[in-house]
Amino acid sequence: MKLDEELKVSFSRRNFLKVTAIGGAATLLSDRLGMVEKAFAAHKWSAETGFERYPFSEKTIFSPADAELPDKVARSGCSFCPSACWHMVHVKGGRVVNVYGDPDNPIQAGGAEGQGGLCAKGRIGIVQLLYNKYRILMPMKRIGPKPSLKFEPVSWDQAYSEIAQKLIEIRDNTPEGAKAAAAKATDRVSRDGGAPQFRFMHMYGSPNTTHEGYICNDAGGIAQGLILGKGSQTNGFGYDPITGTYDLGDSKYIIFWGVNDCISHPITHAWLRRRKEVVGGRWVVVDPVMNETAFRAEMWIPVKPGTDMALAYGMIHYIINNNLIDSDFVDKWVAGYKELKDFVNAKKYSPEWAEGITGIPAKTIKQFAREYATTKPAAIFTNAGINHHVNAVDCERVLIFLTAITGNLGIPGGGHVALHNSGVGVSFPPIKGGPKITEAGIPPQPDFFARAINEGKPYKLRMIFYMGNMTTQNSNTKTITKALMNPDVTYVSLNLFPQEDAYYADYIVPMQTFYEFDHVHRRLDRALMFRERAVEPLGETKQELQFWIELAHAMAKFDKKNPPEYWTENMDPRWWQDKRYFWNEICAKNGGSWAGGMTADRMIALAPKRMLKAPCPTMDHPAAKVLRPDQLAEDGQHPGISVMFLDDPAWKLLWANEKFPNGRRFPNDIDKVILYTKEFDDTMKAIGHSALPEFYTSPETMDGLPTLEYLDEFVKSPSVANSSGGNLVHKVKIGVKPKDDLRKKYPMQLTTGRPGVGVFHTISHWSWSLAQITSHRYVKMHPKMAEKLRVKSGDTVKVETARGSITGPVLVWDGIQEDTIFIPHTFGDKQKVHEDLGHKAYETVNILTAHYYDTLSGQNEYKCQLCKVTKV
Ligand SMILES: Nc1nc2c(c(=O)[nH]1)N[C@H]1C(S)=C(S)[C@@H](COP(=O)(O)OP(=O)(O)OC[C@H]3O[C@@H](n4cnc5c(=O)[nH]c(N)nc54)[C@H](O)[C@@H]3O)O[C@H]1N2
Ligand SMILES: Nc1nc2c(c(=O)[nH]1)N[C@H]1C(S)=C(S)[C@@H](COP(=O)(O)OP(=O)(O)OC[C@H]3O[C@@H](n4cnc5c(=O)[nH]c(N)nc54)[C@H](O)[C@@H]3O)O[C@H]1N2
Ligand code: SF4
Ligand SMILES: [Mo]
Repeated sequence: MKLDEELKVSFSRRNFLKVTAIGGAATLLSDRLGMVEKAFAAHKWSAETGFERYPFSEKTIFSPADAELPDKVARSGCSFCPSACWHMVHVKGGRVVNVYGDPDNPIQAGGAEGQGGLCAKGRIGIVQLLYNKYRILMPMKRIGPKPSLKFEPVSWDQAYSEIAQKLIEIRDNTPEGAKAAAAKATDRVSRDGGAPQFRFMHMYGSPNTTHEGYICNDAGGIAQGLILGKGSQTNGFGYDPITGTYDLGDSKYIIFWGVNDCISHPITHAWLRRRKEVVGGRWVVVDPVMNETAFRAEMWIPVKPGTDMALAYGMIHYIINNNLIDSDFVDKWVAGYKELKDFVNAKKYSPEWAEGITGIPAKTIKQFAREYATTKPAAIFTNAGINHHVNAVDCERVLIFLTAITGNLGIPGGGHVALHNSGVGVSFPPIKGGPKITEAGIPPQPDFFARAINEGKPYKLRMIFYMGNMTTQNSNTKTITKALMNPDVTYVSLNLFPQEDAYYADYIVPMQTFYEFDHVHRRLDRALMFRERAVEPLGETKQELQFWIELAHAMAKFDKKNPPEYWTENMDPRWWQDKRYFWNEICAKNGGSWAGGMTADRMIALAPKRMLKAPCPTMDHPAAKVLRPDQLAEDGQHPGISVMFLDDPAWKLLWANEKFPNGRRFPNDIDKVILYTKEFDDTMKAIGHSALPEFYTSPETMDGLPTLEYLDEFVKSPSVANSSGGNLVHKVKIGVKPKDDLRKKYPMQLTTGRPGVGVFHTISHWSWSLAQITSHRYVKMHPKMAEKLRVKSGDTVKVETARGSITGPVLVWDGIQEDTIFIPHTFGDKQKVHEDLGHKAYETVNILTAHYYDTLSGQNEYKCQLCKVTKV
């Protein structure tokens, strides 16, 4: 059925008239709100069909005349990837007519004359998502069976009242109580978009509030938290006055370890590339696929999926046994070096051993290890290629071991550059009179929403608030849709488009794009920036902070167990109404030394040249007072920290306390990098891990490598707590043989990831220009595999796993491990723009993936599964 026949999306009358005037095919059906039932013009894509077919776009957005004479230029920015570019948004007649990168932003230099750099997603994608015929502009309530798009538009008042009453009913009248309601935030929203969800859920009494990080890349920061005391991308971009360097821009050696930085963070990557030319750096890419980043690297190391920990151990073995360690750093700052040395030698984790597991010749591993250990400063960038595995945190820890034994930690240009989800958010005042949550939540990963419902373990969930696309982005799609079909479950989707999970939603509440409200966003390196609203919100869309505050006020009307002030006073509407007030008064006052100096006024005054990086203490903080005048930001204050774990009072004093008045370099009990201590080992052993992790990987490898087994016992996680009650995870047994040997039936390896620079998860598939840049979900394979299967590029193959099967066109590509195929995620079978363009809307690759997870972080195994490929 066509979407416009199926979906009763409401538009304002004004917009409806525009549609009818242009398309002529829309039909007016009055409903009880007097809204338009069918708002979409019958739409066919053709060469003649221009922007005018889209209801809000009267003109092409790149008309030069428009660009010359805008009414205003708003300083907003992009919240797709965490390069977090500044946008100069040209607005005329209340509508966006053009978008440029900010030429003053040093990271964004390199655009056309007078323009800052932007990628296609920022240059054209966002405008097409803002003004889009498929955008949902009113709250929608389900009126037909699931799965379908049978909805009717309702008022916000009705939506809030019904959702609040449902929450109260679940809390008061079901055996599970409040914990049966769960919520997941996305990283796509502003910094103030995810935190209010946590506050609301904690006020309500549920520990089951979670966020993007557990399916994204939290493992790097969690690993740092465990052994360094604090977690975030350790080093930054741009000039750093404290060290007088360009930090990562002065790196002599960068390893892109499981990250396709060129497409996933194009603008910060372009800056790194410009700096590489200046400093003459050397780059290495460790990846089963010769990705776009590898094109500019000196070396590509085609590791087999899931074997990076073995590669890192092979390097450590070589570095230790060839005296390439930085003994000054190790003696002073490392706990457990001797134990690590004994461990790798006892286990015989030599380059030769690693060759057998990774497929990389021992000779290459030795050369790589020597180069890394002897070229300073050297940085390790890591991301999804490491974190989307069952050994995510353990593998990240082994990468940190590498940085520590070579003294590449806490120096400009070095570090463990764990991209993503850098822990800088908003800081609210404490909740007054709130329920203290004592019960533990389910495992933090949103896949467990489905598992808890399907398996009833550890207990059943009854309501889900979801930002994101639950049915395409999580693993094992069938289990997710099964859970969402459960009649006891109410699914509330906070969303912009009628995407795949909307077919299972009970309510869709329409959200704003980042051009429609004032907000703060972060760059990868903990740099925050304040952006102003470019245009008035379309339709009745709302921002997330507003949604949670208004829902709290609806709770006040119905909740008999708490006084109304509990909800209204703990959730102040002024926070979303006045973001300057919010960031000047609320966040700064509650942000402590981590972000206390990041007020809206400062961010605006210094933008775009100086972006404040957390940790950024308040003016009267001791850490702020130790800087020399030439180390301060232009406004005379502390500029924040670019190099974490720096041997410098500006960093150390952030962690001063009574016991350590001069602060500490590593903010943990012993002020050291913890490779091993007995105490830490005991903590890890309690849940089946250990301080020095032995090698293990996914249950599904072609070589039947050692893996983990999930025991039928829940334990409290030592590394994740989404509420004061903590989170449960499965206890595991590590180093076991895979239980089911699937290799005979599924003899090939499958890995997944991003398709290209023009795609941003599922949302960009609603932009018609971006959908044309990446129109097909290719199955990338090596020529030898193609020959064996007798296929060529363009032929259709079927890919099967123990979970299900999908079909798609082949792309033959010799830059890939011979037995491995790569299939991109982000596609979904309800992506209507692809159909408009005459393409196929492809099913998600997650039909194929199993839900194996890392119990230290919740991270999902998206990148190492067994499959079978056949020609169709
Ligand atoms: N254009 C674009 N940019 C994005 C996004 C997007 O959707 N589109 N998403 C954003 C988000 S949320 C994230 S998390 C980041 C992710 O950014 P990346 O980390 O770059 O993401 P991926 O493409 O998933 O994976 C990175 C690389 O890991 C490789 N890989 C797969 N398996 C393994 C393995 O076992 N070992 C190693 N060493 N490598 C492996 C893949 O081949 C791929 O080249 O990108 C962000 N930026
Ligand atoms: N097989 C495989 N699967 C993967 C990955 C992989 O590499 N391989 N990568 C994983 C990674 S790293 C990530 S981060 C996840 C991402 O997966 P999700 O968390 O589901 O992705 P999002 O981009 O947050 O959300 C997608 C939808 O959220 C809605 N959305 C976009 N912007 C906003 C907003 O501002 N507010 C609200 N409320 N909604 C918005 C849009 O409608 C969009 O379609 O996917 C994961 N899935
Ligand atoms: S590089 Fe990232 S932040 Fe910059 S415009 Fe592109 S998607 Fe947006
Ligand atoms: Mo992500």
